[in-house]
Amino acid sequence: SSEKPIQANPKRSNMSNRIPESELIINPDGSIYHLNLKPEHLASTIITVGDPDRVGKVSQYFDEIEFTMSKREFVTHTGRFQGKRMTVMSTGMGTDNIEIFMTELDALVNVDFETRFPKTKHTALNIIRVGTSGSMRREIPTGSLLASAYGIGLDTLMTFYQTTYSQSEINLGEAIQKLLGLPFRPYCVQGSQKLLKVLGEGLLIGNTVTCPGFFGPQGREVRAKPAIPDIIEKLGSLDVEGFKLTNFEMETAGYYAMGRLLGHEVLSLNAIVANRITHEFAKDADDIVEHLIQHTIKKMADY
Ligand code: R1P
Ligand code: URA
Repeated sequence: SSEKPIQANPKRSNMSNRIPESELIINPDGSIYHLNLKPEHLASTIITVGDPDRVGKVSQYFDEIEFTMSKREFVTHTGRFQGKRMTVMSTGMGTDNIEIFMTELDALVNVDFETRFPKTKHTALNIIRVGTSGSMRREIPTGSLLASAYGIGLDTLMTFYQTTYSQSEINLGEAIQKLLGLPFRPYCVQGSQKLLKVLGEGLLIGNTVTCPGFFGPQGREVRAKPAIPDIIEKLGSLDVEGFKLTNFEMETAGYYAMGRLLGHEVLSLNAIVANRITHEFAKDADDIVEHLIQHTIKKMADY
């Protein structure tokens, strides 16, 4: 159920649906502003990573690479793995990057760049995040691979979009707001159940907390004092009718919320490289990520 009906944009209501030049920015060569891509550069299966250097660690397994691009933190390789066309892209860190990434990715398939009108036929992409993450549970050690059933955003991105949530997502957000004493309600969004069925096989299934930072927002203290020093213990203690939280990172909830708004299948997969209860950081973090990359491309080759 949604809380408020989605409002028409007053700026657009008495105009056509043509998207102005200032809102959807297309570079002189016909590519989209930040990603620097044209529609033909994208496969419908998209693997995303935070670190630009991780793109090559995925595409090294491709039979062939047909296209590469690099702009800002957005590095793109498109090719084939076991005959299946895939694109691998880096996003950098944080949900603010994910907002740009998902909007431009969606525009590449769902907006006609010539007329600037949304296309009448919608294309849904399969988008899979292959990222690193910290565990907030003793029983989820480093080396674990975890698929996120839900993303819980402690950032404010979704304050700026008209989104619909299920009643249980709203209840969960309210419980976390109360638990942490936050001045706003965190947004909770379920990931793609279709992709979870395929990619979750053999992995742990968890619920991922997306934070607007790596240190204070995840309860880390280097020199600056976090405002909620016991955030790990608090989040770890949450139990809403058996629903528990498992891990921290910085993008998943943004992906899930933008995916729901734009109509794409999105799943976040996490290589657990830190355990925040045992204070351990994996010595073999690169190997853990490597396992997750191989798992993902093999499953998606058959999908
Ligand atoms: C922080 O170190 C970064 O690692 C995690 C977090 O979400 C954040 O982006 O993901 P990536 O390894 O995919 O970047
Ligand atoms: N990425 C995060 O955001 N947190 C961690 O603890 C590890 C990776």
